[in-house]
Amino acid sequence: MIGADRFVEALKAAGVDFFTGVPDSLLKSFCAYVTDTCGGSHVIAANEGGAVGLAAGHYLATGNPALVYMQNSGQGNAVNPLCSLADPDVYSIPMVLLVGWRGEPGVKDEPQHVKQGKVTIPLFETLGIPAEILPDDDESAADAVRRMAGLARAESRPVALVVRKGLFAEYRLRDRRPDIAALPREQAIEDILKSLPEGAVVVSTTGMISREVYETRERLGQDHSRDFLTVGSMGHAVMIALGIARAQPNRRVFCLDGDGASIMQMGNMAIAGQSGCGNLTHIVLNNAAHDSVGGQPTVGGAIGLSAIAESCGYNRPGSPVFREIRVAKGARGDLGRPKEPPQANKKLFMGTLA
Ligand SMILES: Cc1ncc(C[n+]2csc(CCOP(=O)(O)OP(=O)(O)O)c2C)c(N)n1
Repeated sequence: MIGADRFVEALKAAGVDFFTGVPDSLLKSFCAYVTDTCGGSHVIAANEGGAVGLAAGHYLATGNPALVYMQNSGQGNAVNPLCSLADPDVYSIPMVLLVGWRGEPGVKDEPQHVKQGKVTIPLFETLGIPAEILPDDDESAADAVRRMAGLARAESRPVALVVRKGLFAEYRLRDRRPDIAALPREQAIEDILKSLPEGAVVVSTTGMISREVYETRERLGQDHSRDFLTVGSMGHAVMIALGIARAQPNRRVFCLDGDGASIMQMGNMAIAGQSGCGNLTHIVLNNAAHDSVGGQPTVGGAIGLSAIAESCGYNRPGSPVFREIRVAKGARGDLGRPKEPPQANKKLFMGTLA
């Protein structure tokens, strides 16, 4: 294991002193440490592509590479600005990527991480981004940082450090911002599921919201046939819901979204808002945090999600309905996960829609 403090020290010694990214469960201790200690030198981005852009701007203004952290799920969001902005064939901008390796082959993980885990290293090879697995002792990790940051600078290109599960020694986030509401998220989900109209279906977002939808159905003695539990694809649940709502205009479709997810792909709200699908209801359970991966703050408490949605066209006659429900951070310690694999969920759900 390595210490987040020593790792950040090594980065700073290598001249990498600006940090941006999207939180990840494998990087939880690192994210918590930079959130607590790096203040003005740290920005939690809406999505991983945005973080690459921010790192590019930081380089243009300072001549120094930034660190961009992400879960490997975020590689896809980052590929476009990595290829068309930072790549040596384009502007040639150095930066150090720190990537949590969910779904590493041979390590048991959730279904949504299996494919991404297999392609993490090959994807960097395809992109021509030198990648190294971060060693698991402080000294060797500091060496790797020196070497890879040096390579980023010398060749003026992105490089990647890949982080295996359990690498960082536990560091707990001290910056626990007060909850923006007292209502537990699972209670809000129960209230919603209990009040759904006949025939309505639910599309829920990645992370604990889908796990709580699943558990709530169990607790209420209901089956799972009306819920599409989007385990990956963060930020796109509302588009899945819109696809269903367009194709089945007589069916009520409810999207249960998170603030982190809806902010990650906020453009989807503009399209949904303008869709004219009055049978779609988009509910954001806003806890102002990336609760599922460690509770790091989002800007969800500071922005007016309802005002944004309404200016996109929601809540007008014949338009989708938007509701923000403010909830507390945190979940039950014994929260389970769906027992059926994604394809069984799909089959059951399509049976309901058929
Ligand atoms: C593209 C991508 N980046 C990062 C992640 C890791 N991740 C999983 S859940 C989550 C936080 C979700 O936050 P929010 O939508 O606010 O829901 P909450 O967990 O707070 O209920 C993150 C960052 C991911 N799954 N996909």
